[in-house]
Amino acid sequence: MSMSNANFPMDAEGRTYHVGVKRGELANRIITVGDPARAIVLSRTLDGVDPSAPVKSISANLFSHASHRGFLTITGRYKGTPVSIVAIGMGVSMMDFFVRECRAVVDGPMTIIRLGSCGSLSDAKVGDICVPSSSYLVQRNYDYFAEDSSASSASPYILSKKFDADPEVTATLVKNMSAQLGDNHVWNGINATADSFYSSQGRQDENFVDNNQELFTELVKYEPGTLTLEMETFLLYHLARTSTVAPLKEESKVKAAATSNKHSIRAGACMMVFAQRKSNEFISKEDVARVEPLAGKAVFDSLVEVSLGDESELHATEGS
Ligand code: R1P
Ligand code: URA
Repeated sequence: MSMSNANFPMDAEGRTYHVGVKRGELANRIITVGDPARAIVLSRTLDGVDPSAPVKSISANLFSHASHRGFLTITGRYKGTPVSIVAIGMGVSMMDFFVRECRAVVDGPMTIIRLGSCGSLSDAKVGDICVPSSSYLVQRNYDYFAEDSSASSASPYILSKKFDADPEVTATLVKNMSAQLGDNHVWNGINATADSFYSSQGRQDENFVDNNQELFTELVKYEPGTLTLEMETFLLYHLARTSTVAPLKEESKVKAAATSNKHSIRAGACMMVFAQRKSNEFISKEDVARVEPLAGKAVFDSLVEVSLGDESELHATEGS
């Protein structure tokens, strides 16, 4: 694979370096998940897929591309509208690859909704769905653990400011999730995205010094509406907030447009509770198989229900 442009590598066909997609392969409406197996389950809801086909395979009616870096893209239609499903793996770096590389090869406004799994710090039970209106980042303060930590030893974990989801996407997700799962299984609140499944999610590990025994208390004190912990949503909301409606001109690159209210990406997220952190319960395989397709349907319904935004403000990348 030969790439050009070290600033934003693309191959000769115009495929991005990590996600491996090119113009025309992705829809403006995208559902993103962590697990490729979840992407395949969700693809069974798309138009023209034979429900009797093998559960673990992608229908030949759909476009699909598996990249050499573990991203899986599936594109088809839902109720006639083009949609894509992209499985990205785990963590904020993977979300960064995904959002930036997809943005680079899609023209016009985009809506991106994450359907993930999470741990619940609240009363949300395993199998329930949480739809966060906003998300903050929980980062391990590496300096705190350094040999010479005198300068920056304030706290072992650093909590960022919150970034918001698109309010209409959130309200639509709550409504459609409630229709699929019942009001009492759907929660709306605040998410915390952690940079580890372990230390910065307050898991106790006797093999490492983590100083995280008080972390849950700190999170709830910092943001009393904190419901969930997972590993990607913050970056999706953050990048949507910093997305521009047109490529930045050279002179405005220094002073970023993050304060503008116009963005080319509308973002939302919802997550299935896999781990109940207060009771220490973990979801069963059967519950995952029951909830995933219902939640997926609610996300597809939301993706096609919410307008993409002003399509006259096309986001055409250089050279397109
Ligand atoms: C950890 O097990 C993973 O599960 C959650 C976390 O965000 C992390 O990626 O989401 P996914 O199920 O979408 O991967
Ligand atoms: N995903 C996470 O990141 N944390 C959990 O506890 C469960 C799923």
